[in-house]
Amino acid sequence: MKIESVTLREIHMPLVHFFETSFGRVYSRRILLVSVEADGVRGWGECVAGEDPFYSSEWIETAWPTIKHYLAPALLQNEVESGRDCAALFARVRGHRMAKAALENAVWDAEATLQQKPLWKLLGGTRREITCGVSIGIQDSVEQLIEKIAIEVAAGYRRIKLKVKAGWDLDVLERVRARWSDIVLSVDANSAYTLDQIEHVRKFDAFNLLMIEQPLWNDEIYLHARLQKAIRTSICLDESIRHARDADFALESGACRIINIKVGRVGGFSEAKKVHDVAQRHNVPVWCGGMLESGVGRAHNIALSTLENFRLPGDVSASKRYWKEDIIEPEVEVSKEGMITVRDAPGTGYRVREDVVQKITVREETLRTGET
Ligand code: OSB
Ligand code: MG
Repeated sequence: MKIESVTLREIHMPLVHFFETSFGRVYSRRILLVSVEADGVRGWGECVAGEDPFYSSEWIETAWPTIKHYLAPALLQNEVESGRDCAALFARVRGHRMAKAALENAVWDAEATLQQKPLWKLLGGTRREITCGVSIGIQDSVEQLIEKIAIEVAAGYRRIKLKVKAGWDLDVLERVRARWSDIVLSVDANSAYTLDQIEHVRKFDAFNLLMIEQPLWNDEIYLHARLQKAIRTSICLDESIRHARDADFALESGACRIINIKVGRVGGFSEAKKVHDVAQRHNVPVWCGGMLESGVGRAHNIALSTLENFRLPGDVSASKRYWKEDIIEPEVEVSKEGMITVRDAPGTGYRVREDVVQKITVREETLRTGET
């Protein structure tokens, strides 16, 4: 496959409702989309780096120049057989996994379309439908949160995840469990706690949670093992797992019993598959995390979630929870049973609405072979 050009676009998409985590609130997304042209087809990828360097050190303003000056030139100056070959081409660049993933995934996308094969099959998936959960941010009041949960439970979602932080945790859970004693519930702290709060974190055990996600530092694994020994609730690592070696270390050391895989966080589909395989070998379930993606990233998350060991509901939910109008056609819909049916058309099975993308593009740059 010869990649002839790489196009970067920044699009602006206002969220239907703000999203707040322990590190801050976002009302509108600035999303970096990447497309590649190869042998007459166009493949798309989404960079999940945020508007700010808060979830990770990467953000949109580091991803753009990293792709422009390093990753795209490496791709344009070489031939690749497959999306599988990208990681080796990008290996010289340290970190910048979200930037790498955007480009690698665009190549997988193009490859699937060229082969007239569904992306999920190309990735090795087996599931024909995937189970969905929702992630509900910190709200202005507990009443507002209860209202939101009621809507999602009625919509059929199979797992409700609540964002927590000191001051928005145990009392909130108390109220939620009083109303719904038996829904599948989990929490995500995005590193809101420290190890000297073990006694506090242990109190989460009272709420029959499926998991507590990333309670401690984003760059720490071993101390999660210490915490996991001290609490009953299963820890799920998100931020701490950068690649398959991290996953192996986390599972060897007992730092978690569940892993959240975000394809952007680990650097692309190839590494995401490796993390999946490591967890499977340890008989530990994984689920697909979300980063408030547009339809492009959402479609890729669906494809990834068809791999066998994605055994828990992911943060992959319907387009309309995020956007008034998504940039793919059809939009992602979730059934009353909380499932997404996997599409069988070549590529992702979703068409990128390029006219809509064009309208919301605020900057665009194309890099071509011979010009880099
Ligand atoms: O930690 O899972 C997270 C969104 C932005 C940054 C980090 C996280 C999240 C989510 C949103 O939880 C999940 C979604 O896309 O709905
Ligand atoms: Mg998380």
